[in-house]
Amino acid sequence: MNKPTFALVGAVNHGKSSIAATLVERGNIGVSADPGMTQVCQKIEHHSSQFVLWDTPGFQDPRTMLAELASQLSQSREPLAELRQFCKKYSASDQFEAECEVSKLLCEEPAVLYVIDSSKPLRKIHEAEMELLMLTGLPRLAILNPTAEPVHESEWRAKLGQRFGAVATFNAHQARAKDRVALIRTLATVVDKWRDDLSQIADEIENDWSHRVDESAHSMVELLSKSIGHTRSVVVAPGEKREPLIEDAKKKFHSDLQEKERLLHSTLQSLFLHEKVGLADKVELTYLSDLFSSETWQVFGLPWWALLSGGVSVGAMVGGTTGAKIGAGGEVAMPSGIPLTLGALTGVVVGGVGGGVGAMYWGKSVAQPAVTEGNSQSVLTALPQSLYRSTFGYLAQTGTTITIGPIQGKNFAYVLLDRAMGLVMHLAHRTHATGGRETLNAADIKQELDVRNASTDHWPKSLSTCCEVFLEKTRKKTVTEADFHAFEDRLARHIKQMLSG
Ligand SMILES: Nc1nc2c(ncn2[C@@H]2O[C@H](COP(=O)(O)OP(=O)(O)OP(=O)(O)O)[C@@H](O)[C@H]2O)c(=O)[nH]1
Ligand SMILES: [Mg+2]
Repeated sequence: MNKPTFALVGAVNHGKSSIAATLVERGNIGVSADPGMTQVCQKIEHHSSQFVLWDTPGFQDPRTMLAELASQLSQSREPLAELRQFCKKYSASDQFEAECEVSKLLCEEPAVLYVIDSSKPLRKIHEAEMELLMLTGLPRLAILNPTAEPVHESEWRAKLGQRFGAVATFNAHQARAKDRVALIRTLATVVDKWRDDLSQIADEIENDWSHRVDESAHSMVELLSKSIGHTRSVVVAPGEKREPLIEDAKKKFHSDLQEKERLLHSTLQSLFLHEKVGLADKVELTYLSDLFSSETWQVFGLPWWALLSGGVSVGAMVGGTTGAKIGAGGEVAMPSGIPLTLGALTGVVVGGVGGGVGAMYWGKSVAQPAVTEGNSQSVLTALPQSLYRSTFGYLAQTGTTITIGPIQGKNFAYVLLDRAMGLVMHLAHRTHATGGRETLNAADIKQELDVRNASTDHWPKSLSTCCEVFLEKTRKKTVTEADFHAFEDRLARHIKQMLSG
């Protein structure tokens, strides 16, 4: 066994499979409240293939096994040879099935991870397990994995101290990346032969985690880049009714944005190796399908600092479109006291903005896309009269282009950021021992943000400033690569800080 290899041993239902799932970040390992879930040894490789874990059924009858083997094991200079003999003797028998299964593996000389649920009392059967493991002479670490209040921890520790190289606490349902790293570093102190490998593995887990957060931040900023200025155009032929076409284009525009967000969320799921987390289902109005639901816009978005900084950006509200504003539906109801330079409002707004805008400005209504027509108008008026007439005539024949988008107002970016941030927090804190599919709805994500103070509302000044600069420049289409990198780096640093606490 050249690669660091560990055997998870321990009493039935003490959390062996749960530890395995969390340590290797794999959700497909049989974890169950039913005792005896694991019947045979199962080899589980870490996703980077740097180390191997063996999940085992543990000993079923360690007291009888110890009674039979204690003297041979303690007197022999090669206890593993005694264990081999034991397996041979009972290989064709019904007796000691689980013991033989585990013993065969121990003969391969893994290091032993002895898993204990310290919320359960220590009994004679456990003492026999510990004694057997000690007599094998294999390097061993005891792991306390309390499934409830660890009320029996001291009695366990009193027995473990004499028989194990170290005792670590590792809660399979709560452990984070830093706990996985700490466990591997403790193992490095216990298993001499793999000390260097294990230190390296711990470093690599840390680097991998850092990389995941960097990639998450990158993907979040990329989503903003692609979504904030997004538009969709439709050509209305002469004489054709425009309203149904606009409605259809709006639907497509919304689903474009939802699709972009969905892609980000599945990227995040893959980064954190949580593909099993089920997101949204149209029927249930859950997380993914409700980007444009009023609930989403009530619970996410527009942090106080974005409201304070510079009030509303009119250019941003109309997405920098050109042309002349028309129609009652396009009236932009600004809250009193907010200076509004109409000169900046140069879009031909033909509908869809309506009364939601004022509330949108305050951040709690679903923002609507700008709907503009003939964005070449201002260019047309600048043409010489003769050319203007012929071009206009051509347009009248061929129809006109109506553009849906971009989404107006500052809030949209923060709704996207809050939802992504909530998902990152959820995924980063979810261990792989937590089985089953899971459907997240907006309330779950909101709770995740609140519990961890992770919403954009709680961003530090340096991050919020960086974000505002990026968003404003993105809206004005003056954003540079340096702005992008500055924001993603600052965001990644913030997420790392949030996750290290
Ligand atoms: N709350 C909590 N429950 C846990 C934890 N670890 C395990 N459990 C629960 O304890 C039960 C047994 O966990 P398993 O990991 O299947 O235990 P096992 O030792 O592999 O069990 P067998 O294969 O049957 O021997 C499951 O219901 C787990 O969800 C933990 O850290 N916290
Ligand atoms: Mg199991």
